[in-house]
Amino acid sequence: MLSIFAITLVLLSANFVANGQSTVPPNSRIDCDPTPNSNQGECTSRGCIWDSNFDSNNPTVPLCYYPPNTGYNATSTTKTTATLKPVPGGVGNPYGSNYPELQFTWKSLGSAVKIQIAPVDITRYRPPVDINENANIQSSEAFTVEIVNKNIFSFNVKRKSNGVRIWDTSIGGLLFADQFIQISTYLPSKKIYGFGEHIHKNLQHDFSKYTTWGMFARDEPPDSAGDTPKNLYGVHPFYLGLEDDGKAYGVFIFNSNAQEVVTGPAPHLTYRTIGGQLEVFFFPGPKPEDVVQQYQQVVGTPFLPAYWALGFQLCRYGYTGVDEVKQTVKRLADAGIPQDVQFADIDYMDRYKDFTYDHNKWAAWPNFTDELHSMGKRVTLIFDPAIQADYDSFKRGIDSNASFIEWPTQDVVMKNINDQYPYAKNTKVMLGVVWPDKHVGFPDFLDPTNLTTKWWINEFKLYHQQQAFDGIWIDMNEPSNFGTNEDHPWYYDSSDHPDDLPLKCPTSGDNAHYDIPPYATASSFWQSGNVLATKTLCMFGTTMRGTQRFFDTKNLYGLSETISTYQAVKEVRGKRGAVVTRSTFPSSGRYAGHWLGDNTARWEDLQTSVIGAQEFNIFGIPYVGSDICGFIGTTTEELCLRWQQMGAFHSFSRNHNTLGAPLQDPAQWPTVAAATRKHNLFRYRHLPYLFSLHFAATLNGGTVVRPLFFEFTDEEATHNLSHQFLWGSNMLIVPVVTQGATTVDAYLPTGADWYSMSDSYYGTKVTSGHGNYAAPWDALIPVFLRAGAILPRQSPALTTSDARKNRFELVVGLKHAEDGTATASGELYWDDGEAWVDTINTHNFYHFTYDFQYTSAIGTLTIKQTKAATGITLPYLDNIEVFGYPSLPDMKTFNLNGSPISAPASDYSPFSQIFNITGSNFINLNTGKQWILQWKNH
Ligand code: MIG
Repeated sequence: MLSIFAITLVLLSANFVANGQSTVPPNSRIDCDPTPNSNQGECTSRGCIWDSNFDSNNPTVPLCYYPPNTGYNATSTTKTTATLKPVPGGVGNPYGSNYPELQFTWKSLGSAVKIQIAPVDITRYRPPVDINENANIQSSEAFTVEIVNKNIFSFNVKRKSNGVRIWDTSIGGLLFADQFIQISTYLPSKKIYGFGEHIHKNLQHDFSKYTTWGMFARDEPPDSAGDTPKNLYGVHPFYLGLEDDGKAYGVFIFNSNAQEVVTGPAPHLTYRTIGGQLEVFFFPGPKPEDVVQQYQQVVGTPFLPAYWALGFQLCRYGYTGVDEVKQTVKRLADAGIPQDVQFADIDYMDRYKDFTYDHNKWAAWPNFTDELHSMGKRVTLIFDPAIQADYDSFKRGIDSNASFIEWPTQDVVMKNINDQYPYAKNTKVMLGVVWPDKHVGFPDFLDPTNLTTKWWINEFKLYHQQQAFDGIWIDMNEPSNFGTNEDHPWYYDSSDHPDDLPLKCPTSGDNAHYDIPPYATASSFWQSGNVLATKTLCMFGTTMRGTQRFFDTKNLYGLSETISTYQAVKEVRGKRGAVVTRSTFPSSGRYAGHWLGDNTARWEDLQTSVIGAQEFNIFGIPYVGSDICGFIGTTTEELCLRWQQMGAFHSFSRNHNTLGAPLQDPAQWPTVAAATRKHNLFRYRHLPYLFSLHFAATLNGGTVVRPLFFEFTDEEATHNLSHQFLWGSNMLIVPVVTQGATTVDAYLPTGADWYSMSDSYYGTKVTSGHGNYAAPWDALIPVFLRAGAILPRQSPALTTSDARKNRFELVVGLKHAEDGTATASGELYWDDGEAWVDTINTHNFYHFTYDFQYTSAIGTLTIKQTKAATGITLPYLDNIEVFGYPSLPDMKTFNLNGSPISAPASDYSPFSQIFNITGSNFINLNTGKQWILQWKNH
């Protein structure tokens, strides 16, 4: 009772003065002691305000918070700059000394803006990431920045058209010390999406409480059953917001240090980082898809996967050898399940060393790879970044002056480790422990001399001569290191790993300020005893030939390995493949895709996968998917079936399983096999559409798997719709993600009409709005085609190599106008499926547009070739399926470009209004530029 009273009192009097200080209402505080267990003594010694009224209904409200006058003052300003000095008499920085002078600048990037805050005359670390920081972003809407200097300096990032403040930093709290930088802002609404990599139980953030999200790349399996904001494998300081009127914007904070963001109820957010500077991009949208495209103008548009990489893929950790892989591939083929890619996990290696294979159980691996190739299938192999310190690959690295993450000076090298290895002795290479039996070095892919990348590529080249591969899977690149700072690491108890001495980082003394910084962010203390180096290398290490600290660049390890590996694919294969990486950072999507990590075979994990894939599309990494059926733990028939159904709609569609778990390939249960066959065949049939979406994303930026609110922003019901998604604009997918379901609730946006593509009501219009749909195990999950769309498709086959030879088809969902006419349109991008893409604009590809017009008298399909490729033979377009066709067509009147043509196998049902036009060698897309197919209606 007392505490409720007290809180109410505070709420009513924001400027209530306690002990001579103005207080701040519970909903808009900036935490002054964000470590666990803050206490009054510590709080007041910092000059902050202690609230002794703990409110058990709002337990996340910071009790120790900064007074409102915390921050800097502007001593001089121009329209675009301000020189800042700490507020006289204000609270200092609890984790270091605030720089005495900061410079604030902002500039326009076309319609977008960028702000920067950094100390005057001091060069701060800036991520060595290739971004287009001067992008000229053009939009119908623009942002501007307004410098405000009343009690404390603040700025507003404003939408010019209506004055909405995207950021308003008048909430205060700007601090800037060497290892503690903090900025806070009010937000225009609570509708915020993104920041990563985390598990989110809903697409939209929850602003009813305070939540701190760590951002620091860590080898940490997602926990979807719990509710934890812990940081996972990658780092994405990017979010998308919706304003009250539905306009969308994006914010990208370009910083690679350990960092965190607090979402709070004002609504506001507090961003903290422990290095670098503040460099923030603001994208004006106004549509969500515009935001992603604008963001990608800065970080780069996504790479184009090889066509086969859109096929179904199978993996497991713990295959006992080639025989088991052979049996598995055969089992899938016998069950009629399309499969393009077979993976091998670290089992294939000789004692887990990269660029080797086990000459016993995997002796037949090179031959079987050839066999898979002759079946039209592909092979993707795992590679870990760390290289054992005593074999050829490492030696070639040292000999060619490749660089590794190092100790800063000789005298701090752990000699008791390095001296064990002749190649590493007398080097500063920081040796750690991962899967291999002996210690490992971590290549420094940020090496500016390029010698490291050259060596890495060469290792792939040499290896490819022994053992071919098509795709590359890069794991453990946070980077993960076992047992850092531990006396008894887990592998001491493993029969599969010798007791190598673990890495120890300086945790006290002069060298400890990187590993034990004054404030380690939430990334380290979600589990007690953790430090930044837990499960990774020492922050104290150096990179970039001694010019940078691992403390600063750590979050770029995965990205830099991805870039070197992407180049290896080009050099070694000369063809497009697909790299999938565990650790990502802004711009990773330019080079690779991502799988969502070590999920568990639970319904919660299936649910969060649906959200995760949408988020990674927002992050510019559309080639993404989860471990289908669940990685850790024992899956069940039902869960695996539902996951296979859903996973058939993720760009990276791979079933993967952990060591020791029971087999879970889709042929394990007849029901799962049947469901997978059905969903994979549907996927393969619609791959030309999925491929076109990826192609368009590479060309123009944008998403592939798309949240519904992207397309139907003015429908509130879409704003937090987490478990449905779209393919592009035109296909809506409603997976089943709960146990025991035989139907599924869905929201079909009312801004469009929808045709069912599932077994029930196939091809017919369904009612928009909230509905409940049949979802038996043996039917296609509810999938809907948007009226007005034409999707390119192709008869499926058991591999994409075969499918690509089959007839082209179109599915047309007519959109009816009031005057009785109807229309639809669509497009196809097509290339040879695997030519390397250097520049997408000059790439060898076809582009076609489709336009359908219906009047009561005549039907017309116009196909235009708007770009021609050379040397690619296109299958004939032999089938056009039209949904919602209102009249009986006269099948004897077909003509193509004015000449009669027959389509004898066509049919029309007045009941379903499905019009199926089928010919053989019907429309030859290889000759000509425009095809007009016309017919009369009765
Ligand atoms: O420490 O290579 O996320 O997909 O199967 C585990 C074995 C190492 C983690 C990956 C997982 C992979 C596993 N790897």
